[in-house]
Amino acid sequence: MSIKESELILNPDGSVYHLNLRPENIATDIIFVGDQDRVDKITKSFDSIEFTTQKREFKTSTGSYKGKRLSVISTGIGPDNIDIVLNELDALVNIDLQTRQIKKNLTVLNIVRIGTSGSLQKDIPVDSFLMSSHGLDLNGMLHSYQIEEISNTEIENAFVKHTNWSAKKSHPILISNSTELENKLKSDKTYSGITATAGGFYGPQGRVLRLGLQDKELNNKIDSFNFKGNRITNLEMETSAIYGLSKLLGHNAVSMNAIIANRANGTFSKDYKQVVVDLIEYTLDKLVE
Ligand code: R1P
Repeated sequence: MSIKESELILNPDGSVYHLNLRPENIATDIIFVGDQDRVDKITKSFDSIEFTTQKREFKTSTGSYKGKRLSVISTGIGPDNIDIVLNELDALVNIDLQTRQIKKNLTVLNIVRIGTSGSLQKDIPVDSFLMSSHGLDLNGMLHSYQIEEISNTEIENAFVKHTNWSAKKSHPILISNSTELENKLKSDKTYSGITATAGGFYGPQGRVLRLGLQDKELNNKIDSFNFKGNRITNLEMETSAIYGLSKLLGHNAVSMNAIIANRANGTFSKDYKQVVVDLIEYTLDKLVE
């Protein structure tokens, strides 16, 4: 059965609707960043760049780093954007865009997020690197899909109980990273832990400016959650969506976080741009080791 034009929208040049990409434009190893300006910060150390395009916040450059073909894509902020990016990237490799049929032989993408994040634990300081062992989805985007096979109900239910999670909010989902990519990218320089992914920056991450919170103790409860030695280490806005959709679609994913704030002791990095540069360098070199 072919996928209808309204469901998989293509531009007149045959590229996918939001990302503006055709199948030949992307590598199977892909780095996600949030900020479109960060794409050039990564590709400036490439040997060569073969392709660049941008539509809205989605900027892509494909090239070679120490002989390895890599694409770097900016996703913008939030899980809703990740829904667009993952589905369109998967369509580029696993749907024949001419016949609009799902291919018989599926391609696996390796996806590495290089992002910024706030630590929730006093002992994970600003300017450190943290690899997300899991994404804890607090935003609900993944509930549009059949998530039963990827969720971990025992720990999710323990989290709901520990935080007295409101039944009016979407049920949290815990999704693991790719062990293969974790082994490639971890070292004694990386902290590891569960990354909670919120669907907003202020209220959803417990920040108060003018609006009161549904649960003002939530960050403290997240902070003190411990399930068989697993704790929630940091908060950001994309990891669980990347882990969830990658798992459902059969891709590998890992999220690397530059810790620029520590919410537990209220500190912010003196030079957050430098830790991002350091994490880019670290990740690129690990990818080609
Ligand atoms: C919020 O300022 C943004 O920064 C973090 C959050 O996940 C959110 O996207 O990550 P990036 O620096 O990767 O965008």
